[in-house]
Parts: sequence; C-alpha cells; structure tokens
Amino acid sequence: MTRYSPFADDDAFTNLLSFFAMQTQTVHFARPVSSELDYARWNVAEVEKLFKLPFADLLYRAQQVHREHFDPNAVQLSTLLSIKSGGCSEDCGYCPQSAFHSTGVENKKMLDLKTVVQAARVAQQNGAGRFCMGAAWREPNDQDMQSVVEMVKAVRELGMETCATLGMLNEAHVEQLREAGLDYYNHNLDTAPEFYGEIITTRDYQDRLDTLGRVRDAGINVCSGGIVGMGESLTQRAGLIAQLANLNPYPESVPINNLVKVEGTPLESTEELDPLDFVRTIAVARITMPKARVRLSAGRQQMSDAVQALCFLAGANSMFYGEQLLTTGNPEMERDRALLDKLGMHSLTDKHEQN
Ligand code: SAM
Ligand code: DTB
Ligand code: SF4
Repeated sequence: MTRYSPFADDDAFTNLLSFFAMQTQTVHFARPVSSELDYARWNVAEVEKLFKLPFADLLYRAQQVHREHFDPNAVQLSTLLSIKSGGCSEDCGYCPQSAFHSTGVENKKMLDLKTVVQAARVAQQNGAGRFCMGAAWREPNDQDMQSVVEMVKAVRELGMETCATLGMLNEAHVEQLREAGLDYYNHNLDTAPEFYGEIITTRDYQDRLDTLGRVRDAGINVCSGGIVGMGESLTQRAGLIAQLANLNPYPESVPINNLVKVEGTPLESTEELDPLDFVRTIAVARITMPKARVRLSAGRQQMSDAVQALCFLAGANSMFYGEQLLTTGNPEMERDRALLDKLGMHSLTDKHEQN
C-alpha cells in the first residue's frame, strides 16, 4: 500500500558528513546560541532564514544548541500502537485512516485492554521507554475515554512512559487523562496555518491550538509537531516551525514526520521532498526549540542510514521504534539497533535514564 520512494543514498551524504566533521571555524549568527533561545519568539522570516543557511552552518549551529542541552549520543525510543484503526470522520489529506479516502485500511473496533498491555510489554522488552497509543478519532467519546484511562494506567504500571493521540479533547477528557497519569499527549499542528486548508477541511487550526492549550494547562507534557513533504512551500515549512516554537512554552516533544505517501489518499502523488530539506527541518526545529525532544517520525522506512545519521547530527534525539507506525511500516528493530550501534549511539533505556 505504501509507495517505496528511496531517499537518495549514500556517497553524497557520506561526503557531507566528512565535510561537517572538518568544520572547526566558529560561525557567527544574529541570534545568540544560548538558553535565551528558550524564550525567544520567532517570526516566520527568521525561521526561513535559518532554513536558507549554508547546510554546514545550519548543522553546526544545531549541533551547538543540541550539545548544550542533551547527550548527543542518546536517543529516546517510543513505540506506537493503533488502539483504534480506520473509519475516521476527518478528511486529513495525508491520512490512510480517513473514511474520505479508499486506502484499504479497515474500520476496526477498539483493541481490548489485555491486547494493549501485552503490546506494551513487548515494546518494553524490545527497549522502548515510551508507549504511544493512537486512535483514528476526530475526538473520543465518554465511553472511549473510560477504556483509554484503563490502558494508560495499566501501561504506566509496567514502568513505561505513556503517550496518547486521540484527536481533539475537551476539558473533562483532559482531566481524566491527567488523573490517569498520562505523561504526554500528542496532537500535531501538522503544517502552517496558511497551508492547512489545502490539507484538512473538517476542523480548523484553532481547534488544534485549543486542544494543545487544554493539555498544557492540565500539566500534561505536550507532544506536537507536523508533516513535511506535503507540497508546502519553504515559507510554509518555516511557518509550521514558527508556530510550534512560539507555543509558550514550546512542546516537550516535537515529532517531525516525512509524508508517507499512501495510495488512495489525495497526497499519494506528491513530489518527494529532498532529503536534505528534511534534515534542515530537523536542524531548524532543534535550534528554535532547544530543549525539546525532536523526533524522527513517519517516513524513516524510506530513509537511508546516511540521511538518518545527518538527522541525528542535526539534533534529532528521539524516534519511533518498532516495525509498525499506526497503519504503515517503520524500520525493522534490528536495522535500528544496528544503525545506533554503527553511530555509537544508545537509547535512554539502555542507560536507565528516561526523560
Ligand atoms: N486522530 C488523531 C489526530 O489526528 O489527532 C490521532 C492520530 S493521527 C494518525 C496522528 C498524526 O499522524 C497526524 O496528526 C499526522 O501528523 C500523522 N500522520 C498521519 N498520517 C500520516 C502520513 N501518511 N504521513 C506522515 N504522518 C502522518
Ligand atoms: C506522529 O507525529 N506521528 C505518528 C504519531 N505521531 C501518532 C503517526 C504517524 C502515522 C503514519 C501513518 C500511519 O502509520 O498510519
Ligand atoms: Fe483521523 Fe487523525 Fe487520520 Fe486525521 S490524522 S483522518 S483525525 S486519524
């Protein structure tokens, strides 16, 4: 169902990595590289300027910011499970689970508690520190919420961090999740406000901001990012990052997805994003949100090891781990472990210091 679209390999990136490794000069920029950035507001033009820096300068700056706040060799691992797949009433143009598109994803009923806990246990044994439960809902109803609350409590009892992504939330639902001890709530802005209407028409940007505000006010960690490679302009890509960075405070966790082009969705034939532009997006997210976990998210299956290495160099320090995202594939765990080994990187769970 998913189209194979290899991210260009390999020599060019290997050369870039060597080139980057040789950069010793200090590069001067208009904005200070310091914790001041934490509270900086970014306008779209400033973010766009970052995107347009020479590649080596951009990565150098992202590395500086990254090393100020994180162990650059540690990566946080989250495993996803689709607890309710298909038949969604939203028309998100990228999504295989929308009832508006014919993608072959079935409308299934919600998984039961036992199945979810068993999947979380396996994810934990495989080395994931966080378990993220996703549902193809516009928003949960009260009955759904009772089941999700049980799932969150049970997964926490295993000693894993929990994340849920269930669509829009009202205050009562947020409160239930807070009481259950949910660690993170994922709700993406997806793209810039100016491009949003070309991708989704069944709910608006402000709905998303409102849900994020409720989650933030309840004291649940915010996980919010977006998708690149949907045909957005560079200014619109910068607009997404500016929106995320200007949330006050910005999200603790920022998933950057590269569009997975699924047959039957309106975006199935979208032109491939240049892999270096994906790397640039990671770097700009790192610079503008210095203390966030920037997650390499959907689209990794099509990425070469060299591109992923560049993403880590650009400040990515989290990824989805496990052979399935929600309905589409993700790299084999063996491939990921081999990649981390090759790069001399380790997961947070290896060091027992999940954060
Ligand atoms: N239904 C809920 C919602 O939309 O908020 C939660 C699940 S939804 C699948 C979570 C996120 O997955 C979306 O916001 C989008 O960013 C991402 N996503 C969905 N389909 C994708 C695709 N084909 N490629 C990349 N990211 C995708
Ligand atoms: C996020 O930003 N990406 C994940 C997670 N949050 C829920 C989902 C990616 C979904 C890719 C398409 C699919 O597998 O259905
Ligand atoms: Fe539904 Fe979420 Fe897919 Fe949109 S992204 S169609 S809300 S499952």
